[in-house]
Amino acid sequence: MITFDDYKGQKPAWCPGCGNFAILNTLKRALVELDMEPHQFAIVSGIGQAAKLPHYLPCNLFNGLHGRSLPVATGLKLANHDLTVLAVAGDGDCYGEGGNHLLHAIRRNVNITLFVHNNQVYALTKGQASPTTRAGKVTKTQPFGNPSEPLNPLALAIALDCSFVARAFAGATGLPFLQEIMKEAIQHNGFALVDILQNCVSFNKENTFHWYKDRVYRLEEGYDPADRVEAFRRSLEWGQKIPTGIFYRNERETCEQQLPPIREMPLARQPVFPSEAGQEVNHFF
Ligand SMILES: Cc1ncc(C[n+]2csc(CCOP(=O)(O)OP(=O)(O)O)c2C)c(N)n1
Ligand SMILES: [Mg+2]
Repeated sequence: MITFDDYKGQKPAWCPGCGNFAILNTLKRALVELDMEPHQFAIVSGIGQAAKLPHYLPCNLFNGLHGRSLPVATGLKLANHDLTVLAVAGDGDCYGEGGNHLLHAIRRNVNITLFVHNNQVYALTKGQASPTTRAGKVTKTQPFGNPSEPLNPLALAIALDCSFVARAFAGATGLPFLQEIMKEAIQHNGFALVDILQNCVSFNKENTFHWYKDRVYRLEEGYDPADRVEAFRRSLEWGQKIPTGIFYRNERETCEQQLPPIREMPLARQPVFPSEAGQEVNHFF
């Protein structure tokens, strides 16, 4: 039986008060509740403060280029779909540099869980506007105000018929719900996006935990995540009230289930025939 202490890792190099600590600890709790041992999953990330997360717990990990966690996670899952594959990214990493990968990972529906630490800022590089920064916000590199409209990750994912779309809040009041959502997302068979609202004590003085606490609420009991149109409508709600919860769920065949060469057995466990390498023999296609 795995315990929280089994997931003890190195001391994180994050600012005191950063929401990343709560996300890391909540993920550990979710893994413990799912009784998942470190060898059963892998975490893939790119670059950024959020992307450091897999350094801070014992696990299989791949830390790659900025914006490129999803292509690596896809490769990992297609090579060994017995492994639970988690991807962790910042809002810049995933919605900016990695935006195009996100679109196509959602379409492909590889069974990956993506946690986005959305602090509405490029934090590692000290405070430039990210794709989720509000329009008009003055930053060090946007002294006349951010000229771009913010990207709405939930509306985008629902429009693409993403298999699982959720939002959670990393403030103290939101953590039990974040844990539940993390567990549901990990267990979901298909691509799961969890956008996690998080503070940045150093470079986002506007969207503080206090700011969120007054606005965030849970989607009401009886809300039907199978209703795509309603999910889209609710995903547009932002401002004085910000809904959290599982917005949309659509169980459809995953990429792995649709590929005959790997459907029955992960590629990693299939026999290899080195003697046939280079010959015009292909066993599967
Ligand atoms: C291709 C590329 N572009 C830009 C950078 C510089 N860079 C590194 S981290 C980062 C911002 C990360 O922001 P985010 O993904 O939101 O993570 P956070 O630090 O806020 O957690 C940028 C712009 C880079 N390393 N590679
Ligand atoms: Mg960020």
